[in-house]
Amino acid sequence: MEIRTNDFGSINGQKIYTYTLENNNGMRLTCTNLGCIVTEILAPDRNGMFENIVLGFNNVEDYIRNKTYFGALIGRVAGRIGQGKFELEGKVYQLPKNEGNNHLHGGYQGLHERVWDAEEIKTDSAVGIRFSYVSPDGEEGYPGNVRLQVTYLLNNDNQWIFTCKGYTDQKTLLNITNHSYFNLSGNAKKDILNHELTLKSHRFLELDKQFIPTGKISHVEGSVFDFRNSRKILDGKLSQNEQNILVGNGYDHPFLLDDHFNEEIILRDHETGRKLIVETNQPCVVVYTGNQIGGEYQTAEGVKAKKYLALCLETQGLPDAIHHSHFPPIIIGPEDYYEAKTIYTFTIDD
Ligand code: G6D
Repeated sequence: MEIRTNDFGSINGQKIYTYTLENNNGMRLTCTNLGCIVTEILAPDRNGMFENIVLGFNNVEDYIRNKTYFGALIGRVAGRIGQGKFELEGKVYQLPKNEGNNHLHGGYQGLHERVWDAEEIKTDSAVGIRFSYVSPDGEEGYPGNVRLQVTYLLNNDNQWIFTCKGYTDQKTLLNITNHSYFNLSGNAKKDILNHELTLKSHRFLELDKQFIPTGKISHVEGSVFDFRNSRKILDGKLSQNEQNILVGNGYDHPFLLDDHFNEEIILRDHETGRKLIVETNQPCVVVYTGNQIGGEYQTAEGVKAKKYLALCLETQGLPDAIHHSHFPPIIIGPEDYYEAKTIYTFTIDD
């Protein structure tokens, strides 16, 4: 088990580093103090070949230039907040509208663009990094001084354990996720349309034309949103369901999870044998199949950006929850203890 630290440039005079965690099986996870971004995860296929299974860049400028959120820690509030506005304790807050008429992923300079403090963690069974940051009252329009601690651990069970703890000195909103784009083919050599997803979820949220939840909770039965017995991502591309067409012929939807820490999310690539199990304490997972990926950039492996190059499994609170009283709340106060935890297990399908 080891941790290797390397220079990754600087931003506004602040030094940026990468931290490569390696376990006893040769699996590696690399992350950086810029936005707690996960830049690379090397995982074996059924023949023991290690390849990168997330989208990333190999320089800090690309992360700032390309608003893709590759691997990034997202907050203070993941997802969209309609009109970037909300009311809390009788006061109306206006957040920056960084996507049309709405607020997305914490704003123009959300947590993904902040430089975090980092310290190494070494235990008998894992190595990791503990990132910390204090988001001051009013940052990106949000109330409250919020102290955040994000931990990435890599253990010898080939698990990445992601934990975020949050503390506030006044009522505010908090809904954190990690925005890694997974592609189990390795080095993004193929798109993810033949990946198979299994979800323990019988409900998903309908979206409006601005990709904001309408508030309607739909049953998956009889639709391409039913992943309970596994389904190829390709079904979303080919679907004539108006919800799949709306988001660019794929998925970009929150699924309400029926179970927790019980293999509730499984992604498979049969060609390589790679299997990713995602387990979380969060109420939902946003399945985003990379429908908007494109543009003049390449990944760290030199692969040109294209639609469906990877998919995100963003475990989080429900998007726009502050405007839907029947959604689990994302309000926290000084007396609350916020902890989001997700375990990603990288294994081989038997
Ligand atoms: C698109 O709608 C999607 C979001 O869900 C995603 O997070 C973003 O691209 C990167 O806006």
